[in-house]
Amino acid sequence: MKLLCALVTVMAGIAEMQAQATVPAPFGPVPTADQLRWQEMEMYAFIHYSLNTYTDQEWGYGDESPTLFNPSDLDCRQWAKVCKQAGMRGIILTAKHHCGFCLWPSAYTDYSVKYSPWRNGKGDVVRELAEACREEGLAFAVYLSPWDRHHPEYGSPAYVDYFRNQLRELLTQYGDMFEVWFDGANGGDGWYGGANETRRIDRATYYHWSETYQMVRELQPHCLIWNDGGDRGDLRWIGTEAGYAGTPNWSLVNHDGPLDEQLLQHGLETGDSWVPGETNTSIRPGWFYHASEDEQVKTVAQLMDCYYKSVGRNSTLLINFPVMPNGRIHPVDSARGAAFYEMVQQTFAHDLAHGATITATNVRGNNPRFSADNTIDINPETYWATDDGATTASLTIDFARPTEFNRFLVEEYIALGQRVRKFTLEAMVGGQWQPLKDSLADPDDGLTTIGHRRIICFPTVTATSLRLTILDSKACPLLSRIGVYLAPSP
Ligand code: FUL
Repeated sequence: MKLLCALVTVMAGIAEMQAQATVPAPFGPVPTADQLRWQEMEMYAFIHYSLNTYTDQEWGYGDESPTLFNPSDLDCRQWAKVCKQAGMRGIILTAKHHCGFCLWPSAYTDYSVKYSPWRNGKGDVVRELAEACREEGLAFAVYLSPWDRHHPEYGSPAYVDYFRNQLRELLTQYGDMFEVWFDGANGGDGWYGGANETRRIDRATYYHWSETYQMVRELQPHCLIWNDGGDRGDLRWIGTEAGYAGTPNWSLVNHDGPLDEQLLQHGLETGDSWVPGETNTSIRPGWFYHASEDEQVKTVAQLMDCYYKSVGRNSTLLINFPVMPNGRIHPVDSARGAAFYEMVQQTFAHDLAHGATITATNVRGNNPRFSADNTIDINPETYWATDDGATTASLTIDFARPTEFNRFLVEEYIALGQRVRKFTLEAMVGGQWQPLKDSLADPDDGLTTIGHRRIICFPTVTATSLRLTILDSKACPLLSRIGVYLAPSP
């Protein structure tokens, strides 16, 4: 009996080892746990609010009086609720924009809310929003402009100490931050303590970013650093503020060297570092509130377009909601945000792949652990994988009856690297395979990279089957999710 038990144990051990041995090895750079968590946030908000709100400007010069800051009805809970209703999972606040005015009572300057009439100088917008976010279950983050058009010492080493002191205040007094945003607009004309001159800095050397980054890592180890392409942070700007990522979009770039617009938009297939793209845009033409733009709030269709071209292109989407002079988000922006998120939810509510049968031309080791069914279960940790070396393969979904759809969603198991370079999509319509192309992509079919998530939009087809063929992949493809949807007509 003892012998039998020992034998069973040994055999179970061998089976387990075999199963382990078949797990695909990571390929190329892979995301950190924090980058993965961030990617899963998918959408979060920007809030642009400062003295600009009271001067109807986009970039304050730095000489505007702090006494202008006097909202009658500031309500950070309203901001948090508006953002949550819009499907945002977090908020990034302009704690300090280029004009230098601080939305928190920094100990290092007299250019802050402390010197404004609002709440008799006792208010702290950063704290109120951090608390409102916690109440609503949203993550919180700050934008701290490295450029400061108010500070007399901007351009000298003393200013960099000031900047770091402020960053330390923000990172130590307001709880967890999911991201820090160090905007790329740097140097130019400004008030600079009354000097009223133009100050240029060398972006590559002036800020000594590596030391600042180290401070962020020490004070908030899970906080991601956004950067527009100079010193490599954890995330990259997508190269435009118009609200779209490129196709292809690799989450890779090289650790060193400048990133031009092309690299920001598309990443670099051969990049040596995992630096995924973040797509930022505003719900209005400007970043700050201007009553003159009340008629120009993005429509649901425009917001959906941004969604498909960002979240649907292996990026996150950062949408800006400006605050009005009274301290609230405009009701039109609020309603538009909510309608947008309703449309997202409605579109992806019913996955037509559930209940269909799915088969693959290759399953890793013929092991059910890597079967095609893993793409239509609801577990993001399971995935379909092919044998090593099988870098082309197809997945076919057969529907029980002719089915109408116009959206296709696919996700790679990116924890082990981004792999797929090119794929095709075909629908069986009237007994014939018909190619589908991404109608939002220009100029080719757009079926290139996948990454965290690709969503392909095309005119409605009625089909009995749908076939995804991976044409080219850096290593065996690993797909964790596939979805098929019928978006409501606009
Ligand atoms: C830009 C800034 O100059 C704008 O004012 C805004 O904050 C935007 C998000 O980033 O570079």
